[in-house]
Amino acid sequence: MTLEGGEGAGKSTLARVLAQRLAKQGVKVELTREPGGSPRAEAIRETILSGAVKPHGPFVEALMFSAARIDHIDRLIRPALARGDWVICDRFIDSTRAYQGVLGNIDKGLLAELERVTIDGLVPDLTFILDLPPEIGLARAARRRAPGEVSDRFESEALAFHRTLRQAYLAIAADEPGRCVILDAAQPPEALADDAWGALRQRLPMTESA
Ligand code: Z5A
Repeated sequence: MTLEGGEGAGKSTLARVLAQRLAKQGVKVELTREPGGSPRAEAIRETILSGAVKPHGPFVEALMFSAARIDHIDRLIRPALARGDWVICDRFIDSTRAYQGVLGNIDKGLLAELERVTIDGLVPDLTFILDLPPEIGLARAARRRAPGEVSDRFESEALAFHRTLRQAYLAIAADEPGRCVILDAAQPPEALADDAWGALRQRLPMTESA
């Protein structure tokens, strides 16, 4: 299962709550994130979010995110799934499609090929798209920053960028309704978690005891 959306949408908060609720049902959960999730992928994360890759352009950024994803899948995601655990990943393929694909204007076919070799069939069973006006998400992200802390490579993009990002995610959800569920992320955390939990229970079967 993956969680997607713009900055400050509440993905990490929701991921934690869903992991707790699943654990209460006796489901073993691996909670992880991208970029990152494995030591090598976390090292790549640091490089990307520092802004050092930006001058090379969106395609090289897509390659870097994909390199991190390959290691994350090999080291953490596939082993967890092989054990029968559930995996909740904060951002995954749709972030590359939206940020590098749509906003970076990378050819759709080229990006699809890169995705194909990167994930090798590992498409999420369920993806929550946390939708909210970018003004709200950016305000949340800004409130969270410590005084004097600078915004990261993506947070510092202009508002128009974040509006296009929102539309990119809505288009992904419209293209793949079987996988994607749009959630109203402007509502309070508890209400958002209840909506997500309802959709999760409906779409992903658990055992009778769960
Ligand atoms: N990126 C990419 O370009 N290509 C890729 O392939 C991948 C990623 C995988 C990773 O940043 C960046 O990499 C990301 C896309 C790009 N761009 N940016 N920035 P990151 O991991 O550092 O940041 P993020 O993924 O955007 O997460 P975030 O900013 O931490 O937001 P969040 O996880 O969605 O939100 P949160 O941490 O749960 O909540 C943010 C604040 O709002 C916090 O103070 C909460 O207490 C509060 N909050 C949470 N939920 C609510 C609700 N429902 N109401 C009110 N307040 C709330």
